[in-house]
Amino acid sequence: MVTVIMGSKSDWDVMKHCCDTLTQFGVPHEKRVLSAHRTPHATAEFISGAESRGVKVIIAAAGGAAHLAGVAAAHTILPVLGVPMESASLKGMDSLLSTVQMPGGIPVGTLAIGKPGATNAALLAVAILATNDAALRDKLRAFREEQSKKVLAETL
Ligand code: RP5
Repeated sequence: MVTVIMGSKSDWDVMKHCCDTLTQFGVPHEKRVLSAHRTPHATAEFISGAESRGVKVIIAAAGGAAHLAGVAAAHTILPVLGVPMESASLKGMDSLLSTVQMPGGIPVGTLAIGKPGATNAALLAVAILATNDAALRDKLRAFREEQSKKVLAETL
């Protein structure tokens, strides 16, 4: 299973692409709004219990100060993938730097800002799960092949 958390409901317009991609691959997932700053105790409790719920990968999205992925990583040994949200003030550069600049010892795998990052976080979670799941690996291989065919079929 995969956990998808986001700092605000305002992030859902982007993170639904992450959840849709997980659904496309048949990967079960849970999703919640949790804020590193506004719900710190609930965030810590939810992430601390993830491993016992059978979660294998955590995806955390946030904008602005964007500490959610780092705080999640601090409360688990599960792989954490961070998706920076585009922000009105700094177009997501604030979110990107807040997510990626983790201290050595607590990693967060940081994806691109916004929708591409949301989709790629799901695909990377699929790839992680697929290391132990041949059927999922076949689905991912088929996805890549179909993607390549679409690009090669494009005419100008
Ligand atoms: C972050 O602050 C959220 O992830 C969101 O991207 C940003 C703005 O939050 P709201 O003002 O929409 O609650 O915590």
